[in-house]
Amino acid sequence: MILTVATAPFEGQKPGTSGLRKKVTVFREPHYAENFIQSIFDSLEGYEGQTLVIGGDGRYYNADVIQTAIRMAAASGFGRVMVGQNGLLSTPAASHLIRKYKAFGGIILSASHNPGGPDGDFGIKYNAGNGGPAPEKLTDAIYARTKAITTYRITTSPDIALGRIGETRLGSMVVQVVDPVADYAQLMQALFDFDAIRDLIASGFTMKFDAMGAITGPYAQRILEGMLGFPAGTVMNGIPLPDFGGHHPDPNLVHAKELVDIVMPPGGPDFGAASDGDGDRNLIIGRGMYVTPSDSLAILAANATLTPGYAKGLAGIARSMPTSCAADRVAEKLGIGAYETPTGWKFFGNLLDAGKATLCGEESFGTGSNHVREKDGLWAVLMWLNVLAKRRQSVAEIVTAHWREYGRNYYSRHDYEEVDAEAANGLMKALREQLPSLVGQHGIAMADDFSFDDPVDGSRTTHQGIRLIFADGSRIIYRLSGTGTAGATLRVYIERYEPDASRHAIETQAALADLIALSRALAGIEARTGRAAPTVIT
Ligand code: VG1
Ligand code: CO
Repeated sequence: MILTVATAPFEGQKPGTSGLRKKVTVFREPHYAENFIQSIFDSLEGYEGQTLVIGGDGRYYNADVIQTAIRMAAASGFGRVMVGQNGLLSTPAASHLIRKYKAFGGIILSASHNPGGPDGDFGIKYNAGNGGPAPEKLTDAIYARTKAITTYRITTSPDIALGRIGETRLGSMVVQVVDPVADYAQLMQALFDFDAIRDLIASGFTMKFDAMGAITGPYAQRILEGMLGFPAGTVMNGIPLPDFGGHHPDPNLVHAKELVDIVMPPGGPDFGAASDGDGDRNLIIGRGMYVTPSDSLAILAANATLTPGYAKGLAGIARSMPTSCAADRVAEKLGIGAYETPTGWKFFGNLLDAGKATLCGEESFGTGSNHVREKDGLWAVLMWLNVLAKRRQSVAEIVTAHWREYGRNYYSRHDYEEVDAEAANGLMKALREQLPSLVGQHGIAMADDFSFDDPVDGSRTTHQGIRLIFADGSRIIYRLSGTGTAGATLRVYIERYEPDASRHAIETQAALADLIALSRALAGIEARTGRAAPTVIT
């Protein structure tokens, strides 16, 4: 039976950088998730009888909202939902299923790298038929709908068993429970030279992958240990847990410290990698060498033709604005397009769909390609393995050789987390007002608030971060996070280009020290937020 339930709008159901993210306690308010899901459906047209992919990263509350979403899809007239076994799907795997099976779209339950558990975060995101996050036009429509909603529709049926692969019916809708890993693993096999990686392993190459108690555990076990033959135990923290085993599933040097401490010292494995809550981020480290995500994008692009999936070369490379310019130098050398987009994967969708970009990346540990429409953690790991298998050099050798050829973009991001929202907005406003007067000072050649004109559909997105660009190409960028759930997070991105190879071995914070000091002084960070130092440095 289908119920029409009366409801009233909630404040603040505005999708951020990647979907709606709130505390679990907020999502548990009666009707909260239902309102948002109904607002998604109400903003779509022509889905009746079509397929909806549903899955999540397994975090606390996932199991509840999966059932709600299935009932609401049935009540709204979808013909089929394709749901990952036990409600699990990594974000890139969900993107792949949407594309492969020509689904109308998908609902992904995740707050990605944010902590989970009853006091942690939860999130809901809609992906369109191209497999990518809803573009701004759609998220704006969804938000508008959340402010006007009066009813939602849901079936009164009991919970669907999601433990066993197969099909059941819910009214006139088919519920298809699928193996969350199989299709994705097949895609990876088509893109990368698994035989070459097996040879590399046979030569004694070792690695450690940290799934951080999150979604990539089953994917990494099946692909790395199962298909490629890395020894059991290569994957650590491999069981997805509702609270990620207490981990903060954000694969950076701070939160993946357990892995870093294993891989960095002499005698550690050759290669280390980690992924985040929903499987779309990646951390890449070699023995004694951390690869910044910005460098990783550039290096993968420069070596892409060593892999079967990209053997014919790249159409172009896209990076988010705050990501370092290292990839631009590779694009220039290859004679291909280089694109600069606002933060968030949704801005890569059009470039990928139009065939203008093949590889994309963000400084926030996100790398991906046109194989799906999300960033993809394991994909990046496998591409690195394929490159390592072909070059037979260490990660450190590959990275330093890249710097020698292209120069090094020293790069760091300083996050000031959970600062007072008013103070953060005031800081950004004051910077914006200062922009014209900053040019000419401290070697600043250009200062603006970044706007993006989408070269494919002509849409314009404004206020995407304050950029200070120096005459020598250095950059300081300020923006406020769009994924946090408490207060505001100020992100400051600092970059300096060093062409001279004899100066490539400086510790990053030292190499950037002058710019870091300037970034704090110009914005008056301490005076405005009370923070003398960032909470996280990556
Ligand atoms: C952050 C990152 C951004 C990324 C987004 C979603 O957004 O900076 O690059 O696309 O998270 O990643 P923000 O607005 O907080 O800076 V995930 O893995 O959380 O979906
Ligand atoms: Co993520």
